[in-house]
Amino acid sequence: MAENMFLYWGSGSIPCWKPMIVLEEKGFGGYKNKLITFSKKEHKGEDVMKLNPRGQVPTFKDGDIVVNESNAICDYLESTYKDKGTKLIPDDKAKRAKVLQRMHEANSNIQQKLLVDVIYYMWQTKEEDRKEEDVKKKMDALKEELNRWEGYLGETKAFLAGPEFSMADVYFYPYIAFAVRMGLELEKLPNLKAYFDKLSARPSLQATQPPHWKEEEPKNTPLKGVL
Ligand SMILES: N[C@@H](CCC(=O)N[C@@H](CS)C(=O)NCC(=O)O)C(=O)O
Repeated sequence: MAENMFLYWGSGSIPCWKPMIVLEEKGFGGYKNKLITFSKKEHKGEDVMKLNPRGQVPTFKDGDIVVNESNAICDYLESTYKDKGTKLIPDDKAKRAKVLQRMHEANSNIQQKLLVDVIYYMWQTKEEDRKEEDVKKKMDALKEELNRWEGYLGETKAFLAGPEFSMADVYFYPYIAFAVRMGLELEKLPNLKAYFDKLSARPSLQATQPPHWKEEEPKNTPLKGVL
C-alpha cells in the first residue's frame, strides 16, 4: 500500500509534518516521497503543479487519487485506512467529539495566535515598526492560549484528548515543537513540557522531525522570554 503513495514535502513545514505523522502512525512509513527545496522553487515544478495547481506542499498521491491540503490528507488517511496502525479518531462519539474539538482548536487558535500573530509578525515587521503595546497584546494572547493547553493536559494527564495518542496530537505537536525551536521555554508550563518531551520521543515524531532542524540552528528565536 505504502509503495503506491507519494508525498512531496518540505522540511520544517507544519502542513507537511501533520500527514507525515499520520503516515507513520498508520504503518505506511515506506511511502515514496520527494523533499522539495523551497529556495530552488521546486514546489512550483511541473511534477508538483500538475497534481497541485497551487504549487504547494504537502502534495499527496495514493495510487491515482490525489489529495492536497494537509488536513484533507490526514482525514483521508484516517478514514480510508481506519483499521491500519494507530486509530487516530475514535468511534465512540464522546471521545470523537473531544478529539475533533482539540484538532480544530489547534488548527485555528494555535495557528493564529502563535504563527500568524506572533512568529510571522516578528519575522515580517522591522523592529522600528513594531509598537510595544501591540507586541505585548500579542504575547499576552499567546501566553493565555498556551496556558489553556496547559490546563487541558492537566485534565488528561496524558495526551491532548485523553489517555491515547490521537489526531489532536498530530495537529498540535508540530506547533509546539516549532514554538520551542523559536525559543519558547516550557519550564513554566510543566504539563506542556512533559507532553512535549514524551511526544518528541515517540517513534512517529522521531521519524518525521524536520531534517534541517538537526543541522541548523534557527536564525532567530522571537519566543525567548515570552513566558
Ligand atoms: N492550506 C495548505 C497550506 C500549504 C502551505 O502553505 N504550504 C507551504 C509550505 S508550509 C507552501 O507550499 N508554500 C509555498 C507557496 O505557497 O508557494 C495546507 O494546509 O496544506
